[in-house]
Amino acid sequence: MKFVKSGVKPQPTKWSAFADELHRTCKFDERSKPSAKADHFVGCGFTPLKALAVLLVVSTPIWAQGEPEKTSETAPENMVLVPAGEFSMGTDNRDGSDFNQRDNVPLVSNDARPRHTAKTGAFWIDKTEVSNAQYQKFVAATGIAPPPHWIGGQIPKNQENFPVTHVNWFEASAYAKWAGKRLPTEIEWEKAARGTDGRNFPWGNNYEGGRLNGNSDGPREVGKFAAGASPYGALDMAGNVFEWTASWFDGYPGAPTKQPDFGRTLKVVRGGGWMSGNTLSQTWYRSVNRPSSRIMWVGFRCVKD
Ligand SMILES: [Ca+2]
Repeated sequence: MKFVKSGVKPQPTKWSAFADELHRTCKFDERSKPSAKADHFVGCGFTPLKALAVLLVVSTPIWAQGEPEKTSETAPENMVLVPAGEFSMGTDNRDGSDFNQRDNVPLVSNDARPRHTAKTGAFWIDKTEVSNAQYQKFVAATGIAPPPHWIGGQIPKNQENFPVTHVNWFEASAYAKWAGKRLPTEIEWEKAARGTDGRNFPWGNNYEGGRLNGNSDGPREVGKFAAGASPYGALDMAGNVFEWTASWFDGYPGAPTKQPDFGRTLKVVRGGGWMSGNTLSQTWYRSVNRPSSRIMWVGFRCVKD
């Protein structure tokens, strides 16, 4: 493992331990009942006390190295503000949405129903997906394993600004924590993508192929499609790569269907990927993957309170 900061002894095992602890304490029991908590999509058994205990162990050496930079309370770099308030979440439209993904296996259901009112506080969200170059800093600073497709631990040639992929939910969560951020809940992600008027795409109600990287042969540089910006200025909320959220896959309030995988089994990924077309790229569309999966079209972005 190569460390870029001279004179600083790396602490490779401690952030790896963080990711391992997160994995170990995250009970994704397929037989467990869906949570009845108000925040019905979040939680992994990683209680605040456990998180604090692990952070106390792992944080000091990293912070002592001066990484990551502390973001200010206003306008963190490369983040956009999503104001507090209600918005229209989900859909009542079944057209084109009669399948979903369960680890890429089609399901017969529309799990984004019904349209309902949801609410968030104010938060910052990354303007773009996390890039390979950004993730490389995390790898270099912590010693966590690089994505498996980085041959020799190096970013593929000329893909520094491509979205990082092949990182599982635990690694994405660890990156977010290291960066002083967190993964967005599904509710936050959808609001950041569609604003308050219930639109189907970040830019409006109709699919426009020139506004996103979809139906293509691979990822593109993050933030390349400025015309695809969401109402708050977030880019690539449709297309390029799907994005991990903090949320478990569960039914919305009043959901007309009940999936066997509802509960603490699968994490929701959002936004469609470079291979996706109209349907999966919609702001309300829910796809899912097992949290341990590393997938070539799944990346992530972070939020900050
Ligand atoms: Ca995306």
